[in-house]
Amino acid sequence: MPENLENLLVERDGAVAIVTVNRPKVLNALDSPTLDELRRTILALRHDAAVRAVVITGAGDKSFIAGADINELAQQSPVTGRDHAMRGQHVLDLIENLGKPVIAAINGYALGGGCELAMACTMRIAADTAKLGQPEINLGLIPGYAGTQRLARLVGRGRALELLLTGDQISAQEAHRLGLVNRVVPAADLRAEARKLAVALASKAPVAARYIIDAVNKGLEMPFPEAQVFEATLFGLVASTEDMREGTRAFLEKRKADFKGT
Ligand code: CO8
Repeated sequence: MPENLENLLVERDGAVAIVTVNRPKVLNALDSPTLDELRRTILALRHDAAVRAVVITGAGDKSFIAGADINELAQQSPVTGRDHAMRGQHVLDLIENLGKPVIAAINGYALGGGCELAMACTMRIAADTAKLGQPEINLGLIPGYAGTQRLARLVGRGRALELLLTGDQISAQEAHRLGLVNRVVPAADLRAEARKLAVALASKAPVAARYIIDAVNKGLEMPFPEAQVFEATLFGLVASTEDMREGTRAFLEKRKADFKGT
């Protein structure tokens, strides 16, 4: 794991890594150093084959991530604002395409850049006390970590425009109804539920998981016929893995498969 992390906690629990954004005094707002720590951590997790699933959460019980740090935004110029947005987009792209499942455990406010980060994760589990939204418009801003794009893709254009233009915070239950989060659980159970899901996902065939994430993420940005060819090519590629042999053999031998990621 990267050294000298000041604003992130990174724990290992078997094949699961748990990354906690740890700036509770500012509700875990993302400033530039924190964003850079996330970048370094995600890259390290990508290259660590022993890590098969990741959970991202926020410190404390009040907030997941309350957005980009507004102290920095208040100072930005056109040039630094553009650079900042592109750096954030890059980090979220790394999360989205980590090649292993990343679960956002949304333990409170997921606003602005926090909601954008959650949307870049593979799945989202929210505490029943969580609040989500894109309040940038209330600051005279717009999302800059690709929130306009991911939100519209996740919940549809009309609902995305409503959330973006009102800047309203919505409840976890409403976010679930819209398809913005996958599951809502009692706040006290969030950590355990996120871990349980991460452990379950970590037991699956790693190469197949990577290709599924790739097929969905990249395929959605391609014309349908090309996306089908892409899927078929990945389907052919998994045939070369030891895990495919193990998975099919285990089924026929009526036992649980033991996937190695090869
Ligand atoms: N940035 C910096 N500080 C913050 C942030 C933030 N995003 N959110 C909260 N804080 C600080 C508060 O200033 C306060 O500090 P202090 O104790 O020194 O006064 C502390 O955290 C606690 O917050 P509150 O007292 O406000 O707590 P409340 O319970 O009263 O309210 C809220 C909680 C509703 C979450 C409220 O804090 C809030 O509205 N926060 C701002 C939410 C927001 O607007 N987020 C979007 C930011 S913009 C963004 O994310 C754009 C992303 C893309 C950028 C692209 C690059 C340019």
